[in-house]
Amino acid sequence: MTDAKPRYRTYTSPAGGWGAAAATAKVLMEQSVVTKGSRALLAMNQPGGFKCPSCAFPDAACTKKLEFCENGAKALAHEATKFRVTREFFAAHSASELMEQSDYWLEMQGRLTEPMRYDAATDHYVPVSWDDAFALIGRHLRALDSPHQAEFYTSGRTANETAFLYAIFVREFGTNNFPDCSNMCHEPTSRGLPPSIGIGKGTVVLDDFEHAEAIFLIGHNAGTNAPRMMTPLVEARKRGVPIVAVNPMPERALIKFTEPQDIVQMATFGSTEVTSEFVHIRIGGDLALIKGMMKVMFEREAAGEAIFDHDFIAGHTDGFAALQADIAAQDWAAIIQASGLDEAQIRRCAEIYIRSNATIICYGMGVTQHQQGSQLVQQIANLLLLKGNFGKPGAGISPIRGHSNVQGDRTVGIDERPSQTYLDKVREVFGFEPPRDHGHHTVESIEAMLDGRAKVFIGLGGNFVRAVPDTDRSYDAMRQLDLTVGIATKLNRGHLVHGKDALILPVIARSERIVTAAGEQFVTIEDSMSNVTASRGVLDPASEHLLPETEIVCRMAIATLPGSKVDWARYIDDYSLIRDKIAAVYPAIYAGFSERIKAPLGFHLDIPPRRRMWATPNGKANFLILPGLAVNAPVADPAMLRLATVRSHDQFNTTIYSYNDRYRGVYNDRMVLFMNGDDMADRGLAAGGKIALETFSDDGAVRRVEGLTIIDYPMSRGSVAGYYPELNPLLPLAFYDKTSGCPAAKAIPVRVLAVAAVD
Ligand SMILES: Nc1nc2c(c(=O)[nH]1)N[C@H]1C(S)=C(S)[C@@H](COP(=O)(O)OP(=O)(O)OC[C@H]3O[C@@H](n4cnc5c(=O)[nH]c(N)nc54)[C@H](O)[C@@H]3O)O[C@H]1N2
Ligand SMILES: Nc1nc2c(c(=O)[nH]1)N[C@H]1C(S)=C(S)[C@@H](COP(=O)(O)OP(=O)(O)OC[C@H]3O[C@@H](n4cnc5c(=O)[nH]c(N)nc54)[C@H](O)[C@@H]3O)O[C@H]1N2
Ligand SMILES: [Mo]
Repeated sequence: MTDAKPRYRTYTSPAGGWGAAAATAKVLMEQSVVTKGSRALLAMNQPGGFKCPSCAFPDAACTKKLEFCENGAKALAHEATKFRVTREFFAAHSASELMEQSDYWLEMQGRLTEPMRYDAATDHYVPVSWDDAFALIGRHLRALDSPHQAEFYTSGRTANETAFLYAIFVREFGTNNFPDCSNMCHEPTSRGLPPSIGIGKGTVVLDDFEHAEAIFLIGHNAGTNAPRMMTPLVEARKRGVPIVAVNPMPERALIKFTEPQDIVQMATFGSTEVTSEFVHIRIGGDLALIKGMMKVMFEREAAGEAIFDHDFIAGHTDGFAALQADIAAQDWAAIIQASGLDEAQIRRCAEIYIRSNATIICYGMGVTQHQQGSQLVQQIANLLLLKGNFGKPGAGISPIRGHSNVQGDRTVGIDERPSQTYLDKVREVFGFEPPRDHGHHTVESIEAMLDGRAKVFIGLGGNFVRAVPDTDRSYDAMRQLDLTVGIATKLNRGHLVHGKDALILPVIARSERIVTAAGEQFVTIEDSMSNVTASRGVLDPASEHLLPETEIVCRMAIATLPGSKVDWARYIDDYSLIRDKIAAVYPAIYAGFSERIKAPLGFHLDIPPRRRMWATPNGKANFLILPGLAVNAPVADPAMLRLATVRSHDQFNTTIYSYNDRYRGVYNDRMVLFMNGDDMADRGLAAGGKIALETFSDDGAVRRVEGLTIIDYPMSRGSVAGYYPELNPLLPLAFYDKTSGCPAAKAIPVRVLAVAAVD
């Protein structure tokens, strides 16, 4: 690619500000939706409007402000785009030709407009009627020897009503095979926190940010991935609240940010220094940091100070003695080595934590996507428990979820390991016996495809093949299937790496109106802080041939389950009937759903730790121990670097909005490797040099990505970073957290291979 601008230049302005405003305008123009898009943005995250399809951060309760950010605007503009993928488009391009195109190119073609079926004879997708599409799905599913031969994926944009029915359909069909995007994301939260505090969700609400005395942000890039979060962070900072950011990359927005909605800051080119303490952690070093902070706390207690909340520990927790023994076993030299930090900084972090009477710890993929991601989340909970940071204003644990309804989907039944309580309720409410054995998570579903146990894949949203690890093997896995179904808004790689039969089923998007025989419908979503709100699209659907996702689920069920106990046809038209069933299956949290959702701001689902109630087997919050300081299998070779695969500022997961990553100073390129200058010097590498990366893996397979350009970047030592999904071929399928199934996408052990001359 040629370009007048240099490809890499340090971004020196604050994040946000005019850069964000300009980027918003640019994307609306690129998608040719300036008027339509601007109008829709006015309804985004407002009562009576629709929920932003981008991240899961909650909206500030009914401020008069616009509640969207630059990246929400990008998501909206790409959804509202004027470009269309039509039957003529598919006639002009074979599937193999489309496979040669980049993810960016596929995305830029626009919205899907009608159902398509793959025709193997011509290698083209051809139009198919909705009836024939559903009949084909029914035929394939009914022909299976066992329901466990089908995999039912969900991506977290799916609304509660759709996800709930999908879970019922699949269970009546007879399996718990629910690979979902959460399996690659915050599953360590969903699996790690229940034995610790009794619920796999965050305990913080937005108001808590106003009462916090310290905020830690571990392994999350808020300015890019949850930009609306910058508002409470900036406000807290202006109040003098210390903010500690722990990250191997000095993410721009965490350092300096201009609130695009703060008129004075915008006009004066002012900014806020968001982070008071930037902790330049080594990849996977968070465990050592947390244990180091606890070590300081135990030392101070031993010296006679009252550091811990002893009443809370005595009244509410179990396992304190074991934690004390574990922390005593760690020595400073090892802590410093594993974290890559100096002792003084760990002591400063401990001091900030000790002085604060109400601390929030937020975290993202930098914590969860490790081989012991679940246990790492538990160590964060341990740290909070020591000072009673649950059940009081301004305190708690705050996983920053990704997809806008990924948390909600799990709440309403997308779970390969469902609870017996839920299954009993499903039997009681719907009158069929659901399967009791565990199903497949994402990694297990690929293993099942690879060894021929799976035959059918249905993807309710998402872009499975690009999101999962081990790209080459995963492509092989998909291609062996008898049927793949992509229920989607946009053409993506998942439609081109397909089974023998394949369908693309286009849907009405979040920002668009759903009108059924019973009138206009709305759906609901649950954000990262457990608020359930209504979402009502305001735009006309991109094509008259689109169906709502809920109808697609119902009609797949009708076509597959002729003797069904569920009256699917009723749910196609009236979504309040679905909400009534959600209330019946989850009475403890969803009783009175249809009434409660009428409140303009929705309602909050009960989080027992907020009341210091612990739904664990012993009725206590538990200190859970992860011995040692390592969170990923060690590799002895000194050439090894840990690779984190991260998001750029211009992508939403596998959707690439542009090749730029403004805050990290990268333009027109995604095939880059961010590397510390000293690590480069050790290897005789220069900025701009072309390299290949190869994974250290022990299964004999070669995992290599070539053609990466080195960027001299202030990474922590031994840590490198590059972009997801381009680097997914390097991530072995077997490299995941065994508790949750979450791939360790932030800690791939790699070596630099071929070194070519600087271009
Ligand atoms: N615009 C936009 N918004 C999004 C998304 C998007 O792609 N684009 N994706 C959505 C989804 S599904 C999700 S899950 C979230 C993801 O949001 P984030 O959790 O922010 O995801 P990442 O960009 O993958 O990486 C997070 C950070 O972890 C750091 N990191 C890497 N390794 C380590 C480590 O070992 N320790 C620590 N402490 N930090 C580490 C990286 O440097 C990076 O800053 O965002 C959601 N929102
Ligand atoms: N190496 C590496 N791999 C990762 C990660 C990482 O950090 N590193 N992150 C992981 C994480 S956190 C996640 S959440 C997964 C994401 O995995 P997915 O959720 O599977 O991927 P997305 O890119 O969000 O899916 C994009 C597609 O969803 C479809 N879509 C968009 N809106 C809608 C809608 O309203 N309805 C329907 N039916 N379809 C829609 C569009 O066709 C679009 O192409 O990837 C994971 N993979
Ligand atoms: Mo995610």
